[in-house]
Amino acid sequence: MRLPAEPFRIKVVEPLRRVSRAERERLILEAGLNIFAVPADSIYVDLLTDSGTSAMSDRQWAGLMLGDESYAGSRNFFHFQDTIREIFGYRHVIPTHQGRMAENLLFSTVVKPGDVVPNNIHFDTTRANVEHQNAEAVDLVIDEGLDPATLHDFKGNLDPRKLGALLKERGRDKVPLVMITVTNNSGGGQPVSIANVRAVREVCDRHGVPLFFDACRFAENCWFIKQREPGWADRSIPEIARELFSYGDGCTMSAKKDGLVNIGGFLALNNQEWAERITNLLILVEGFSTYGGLAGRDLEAISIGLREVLDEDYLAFRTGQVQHLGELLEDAGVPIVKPVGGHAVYLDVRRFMPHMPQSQYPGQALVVALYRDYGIRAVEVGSLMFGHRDPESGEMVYPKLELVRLAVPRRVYTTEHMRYVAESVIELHRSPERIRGLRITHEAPTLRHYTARLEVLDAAGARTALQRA
Ligand code: P71
Repeated sequence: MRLPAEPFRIKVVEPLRRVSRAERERLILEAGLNIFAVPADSIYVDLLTDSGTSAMSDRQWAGLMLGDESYAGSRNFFHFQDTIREIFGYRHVIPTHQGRMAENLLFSTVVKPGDVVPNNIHFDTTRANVEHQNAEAVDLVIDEGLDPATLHDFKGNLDPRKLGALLKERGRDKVPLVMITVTNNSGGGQPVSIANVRAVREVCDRHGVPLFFDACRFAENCWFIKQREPGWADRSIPEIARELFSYGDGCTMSAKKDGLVNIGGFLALNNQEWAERITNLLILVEGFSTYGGLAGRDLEAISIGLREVLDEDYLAFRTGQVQHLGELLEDAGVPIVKPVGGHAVYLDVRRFMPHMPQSQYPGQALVVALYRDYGIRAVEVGSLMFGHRDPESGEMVYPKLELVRLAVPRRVYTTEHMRYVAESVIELHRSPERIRGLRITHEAPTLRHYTARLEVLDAAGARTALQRA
């Protein structure tokens, strides 16, 4: 089936500059083969992230003009609070400048050293914020969620049996909260079902542990529930969202995804004591409780975006466009994570480049080639992002999944852009052996993928210049 055409028309355009391959080659070398360090205007199609890259609607831009920049009690905060209470159903609403600050405030308030925080799969900032408290971040996604080729409607589900076993083993005192990420970004943007959330809630109740959502892509998750979960086809997206969040005690959200804005986030929760402690910390590090590091106008754009994202024509197009990119690739034999997720197509690098071990950062090598040869920016979600040294044995530990993510910004690129991306990836897939392995020359102690520098290995593992690759 063809995807539905864009449910919007274009009122403002941003010209894209075409850059030569030679210039990109120079820029990526200067960037230490790190795609985060190349200038964005040297990129033709930027699929680094769907975060903060959305095109806002005319109504959101109009909302910016209605910004009330009062230090305290801005009217935009009350719109923001009302919208979030209505959609998510949690009482206390705490604005933050983006998602990781919501995580940081929550974890630094309730997580102690030696604690364990389970999640289906922690995203990088979530894991880093748990570990920053000297606690352990544990991923408990169902087994199917770790196999790129297995088809499952709700591959993001958290395994209630694994959770029960962990809670029994560690005890509730060591587990301050359980988290579920909707959709499960690190596992391929896969949704979580209502039935699964209910089952997880039952386990949490048995042990008296609160349940929180990482709600970044909640609307896309609710759309998949409507499409796939028996009993939900005739319910509206807001009804599904209310049901989903009713099983939780709160959520963190980066509004840069399903808030359809370029900056913003929040924490929403029912526990008054936690909310008070978090608000005190918010005032110390972020801003007063009615703006939390944002301008009044940003709060207004988020309130409008959170309502627009619930529109079914929008969600059908949005998920349809990502699905379409996935189908173009799959029809040409490119290995991808299946089913296609809500916000991105993930290339399965192990099958794309079976000749290269994880120790040579094959995902990052593919990212470099996509930029250099086609002007496309993707992001590695694999051994560079998640590889680390085991603190006891000193051995390198690599993640189970080695992926390259093509994240599609919301309402930004046309279906022709998707065709260009698909044709480029398909061409690269025809001769993967021309891609060489990499080694790290510089890395930071946490979240190393953002700032690492790398160089190309030759077949013998010796250093060589990228031009020879
Ligand atoms: C994404 C991001 C942001 C990112 C990551 C890596 C490269 C470029 C951009 C951020 C998330 C997320 C989930 C599930 C919390 C955050 C943090 N994702 N949870 O996927 O996906 O939100 O960026 O607003 O702090 O590209 P924040």
